Amino acid sequence: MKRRVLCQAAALLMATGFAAGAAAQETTLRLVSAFAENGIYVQRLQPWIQKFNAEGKGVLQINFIGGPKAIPTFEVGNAVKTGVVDMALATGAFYTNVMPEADFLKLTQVPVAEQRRNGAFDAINRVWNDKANMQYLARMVENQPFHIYTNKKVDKPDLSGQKIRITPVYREFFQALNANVVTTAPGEVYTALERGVVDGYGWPIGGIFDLNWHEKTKYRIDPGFYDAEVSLVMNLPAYRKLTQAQRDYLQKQLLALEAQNSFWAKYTTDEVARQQKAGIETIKFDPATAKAFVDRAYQVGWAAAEKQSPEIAGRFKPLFAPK
Ligand code: 173
Repeated sequence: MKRRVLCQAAALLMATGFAAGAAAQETTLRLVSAFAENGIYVQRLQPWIQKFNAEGKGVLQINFIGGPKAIPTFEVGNAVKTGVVDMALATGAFYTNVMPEADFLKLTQVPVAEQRRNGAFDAINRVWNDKANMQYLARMVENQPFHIYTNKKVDKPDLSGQKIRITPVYREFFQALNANVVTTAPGEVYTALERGVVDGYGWPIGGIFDLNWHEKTKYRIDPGFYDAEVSLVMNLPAYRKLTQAQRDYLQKQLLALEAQNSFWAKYTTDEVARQQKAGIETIKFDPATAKAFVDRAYQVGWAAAEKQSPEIAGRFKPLFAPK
């Protein structure tokens, strides 16, 4: 009897000793980007990773593996889901193959800071945990509306006879505008334009210079619609394996990343000027048509979400709506 108690005590000591050892150990998370390595999103992420690693010595480190050459854009979601990588910079439209609801985040009309306050962020995480085996960590891009870029002039919101490159972000809206659509990863847009496979493409207001698309772009249609969602996501088991200290450290850095999101408004101003300088003409609608255009985008976007997943769309909609 005595012997057994001693054995149990020894086992317990070993177990706690082991846990303490593990707690003291540094963990390195493998991160990939679904966006190009030379693009603005990764440019913004790199200094953050550097600071993360400098301040996280002995606690938590991030190893940036690379962009779409490491893991193709539309495979990144599954890589996070299955734990092939620990973390990714991605957008929901790139992992609708994991869960169609991923693309719903383009419909948020409140800042991410407010999403954290009003319960949207938790609601998102319940879905991301359950359906994608992911933790939704932080949204690092805000105030980047999507636009239609095209080489065929229009004088009203009608894309009849145009073939437009899309991702799931734009599908229902562009189809409602009578476009023919073709889905490609960002990495294929330049070639598609060059070969005349597409007349235009959807993309946010910023970033078209990163892959030289300005060379093949004549017009931008205003206004923009939705808000580009570019976020860090993490494999859920990897997230749950972190110690409390590691999780606290991660959270501190994620909030610091989001705190830099005021960058995007200024970036928009710069990119608009740069596009104009590059000779890209703006197609503008009269105010009533412009308003109807944006309203239609949200109406079509939510209708698709509600059709896809009524219960989840119903939960998200009031939390994503502007006050
Ligand atoms: O590839 C895309 O057009 C797309 O879906 C997207 C989403 C967020 C940011 C940039 C592009």
